[in-house]
Amino acid sequence: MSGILSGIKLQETGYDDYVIYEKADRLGGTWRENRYAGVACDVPSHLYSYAFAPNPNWSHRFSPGAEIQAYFEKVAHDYGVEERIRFEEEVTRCEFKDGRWQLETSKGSSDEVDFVIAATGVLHHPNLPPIEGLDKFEGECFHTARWDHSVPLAGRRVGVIGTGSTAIQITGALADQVEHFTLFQRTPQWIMPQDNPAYTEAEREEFRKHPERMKELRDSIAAMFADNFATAVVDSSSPLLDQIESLCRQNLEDSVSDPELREKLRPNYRAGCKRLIMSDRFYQALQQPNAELVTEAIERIEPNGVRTSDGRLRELDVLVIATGFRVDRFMRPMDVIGRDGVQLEEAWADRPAAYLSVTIPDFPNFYMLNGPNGPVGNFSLIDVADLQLGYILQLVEKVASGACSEISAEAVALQAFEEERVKAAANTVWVTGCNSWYLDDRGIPAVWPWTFHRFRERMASPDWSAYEMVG
Ligand code: N01
Repeated sequence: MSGILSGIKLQETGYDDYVIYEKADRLGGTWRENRYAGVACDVPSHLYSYAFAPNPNWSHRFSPGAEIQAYFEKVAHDYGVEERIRFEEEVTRCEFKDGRWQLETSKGSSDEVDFVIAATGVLHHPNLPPIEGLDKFEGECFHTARWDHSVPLAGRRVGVIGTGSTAIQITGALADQVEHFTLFQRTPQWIMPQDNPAYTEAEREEFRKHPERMKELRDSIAAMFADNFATAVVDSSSPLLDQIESLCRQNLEDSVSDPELREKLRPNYRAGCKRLIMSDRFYQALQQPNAELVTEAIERIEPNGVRTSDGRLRELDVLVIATGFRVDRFMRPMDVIGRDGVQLEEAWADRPAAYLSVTIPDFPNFYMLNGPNGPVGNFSLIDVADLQLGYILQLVEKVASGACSEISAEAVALQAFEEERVKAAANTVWVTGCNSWYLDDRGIPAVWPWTFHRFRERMASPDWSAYEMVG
């Protein structure tokens, strides 16, 4: 998503000499890799689209993953970006030498470039749980982002470990398609009811004829997100969080009839603390006669199933690992070496950090989209990347105009930003008593702890005093 966006915007701004490296044989990022049953985006489709490429043909308010993948393929094709992608060519090393970046790729080529934009994603590297015996399972076993579509599921016993957004979607889509479905839950989730109507052909025709209607719709959804949810999550005393919680509680009461199951599904932390989940099918799916929710802790995986702390073994044919992602990896395992031989691994020895989520001291002319500590989880990542790119292009322009030849954040600017960020993070809903991928190794949210409005303001133009400009 952000790589395609970069190509389009670079082209538009007149920087036509660019290359996009893609490790896979197909574009699409998240939507190429996540093809599990039920995959969809919980940001409304008219917001989860590039502002400059509205799509009148979205099938639903929240469209399925395959449609989103097709959208990115079409945009990349229509804007002439596809032909600029070097597929199956992973950048393995990136070193800043004599004022330029030397790139090495998996195909053995060495390229030299002035700027690097790392558009490598966040929720990307599968997190495999350290559960004893996982490698001993004799049935089929895969992580949700590595779904093996050759494995038949109908008529088989399928188990899913995890209850994040991914597992909830899978449960909704798969439970009634298999012989027996078992969901292993470590922590219950708050579930918001989701209304996901299909757009009628008349509505789509209206969007085609009047693209301004799509813009109005997009703007209104964006304003609603920014003013409501994205503002509430950074203020743990927000009354909106109470309203969300009561909607979720009502959803649980209304949807789950068995009191025992209801209690197993009831979270004991504040709604919004973990990534809020929306679903109109999860509770219904779990109440199918062939579905089972297991809340006892997993003790180990055995060759034919999962053994829990009560001593019971659930025999399974297929085990799906829905345990999320290692969100501190970013562009790694790429070897990144900045000015004077400084290694990214050293710069990030404690944990990833970047000034305004975009630039790292001593890594001049190297910028990130959806890098560390950005507003991931509060808004559409497309608009986040779009704003970041607009900011990055102003840094690039500084060099292109001859004002300097190298530009990156000052170390003191990053330090001050981090101090301010950590302080603000204490007010967010993410620290109100739950565990989630938002938290770093210290338990401090690794995401933008301010409003989206503030993010937009900070991205509008760089504060040049925060920058080290050389040459
Ligand atoms: O991953 P997660 P995800 N034993 O990290 C459990 C986006 N997304 O792939 O809560 C047992 O959220 C863990 O349990 P606990 C969205 O931003 C969006 O589901 O830590 N269980 C948790 O239940 C989302 O937040 C969409 O106790 C273990 C689960 O695994 C992000 O991607 C759809 C365990 C991990 O949940 C990641 O979602 C899908 C263990 N050892 C994804 N280790 C939409 O747009 C972990 N768990 C709708």
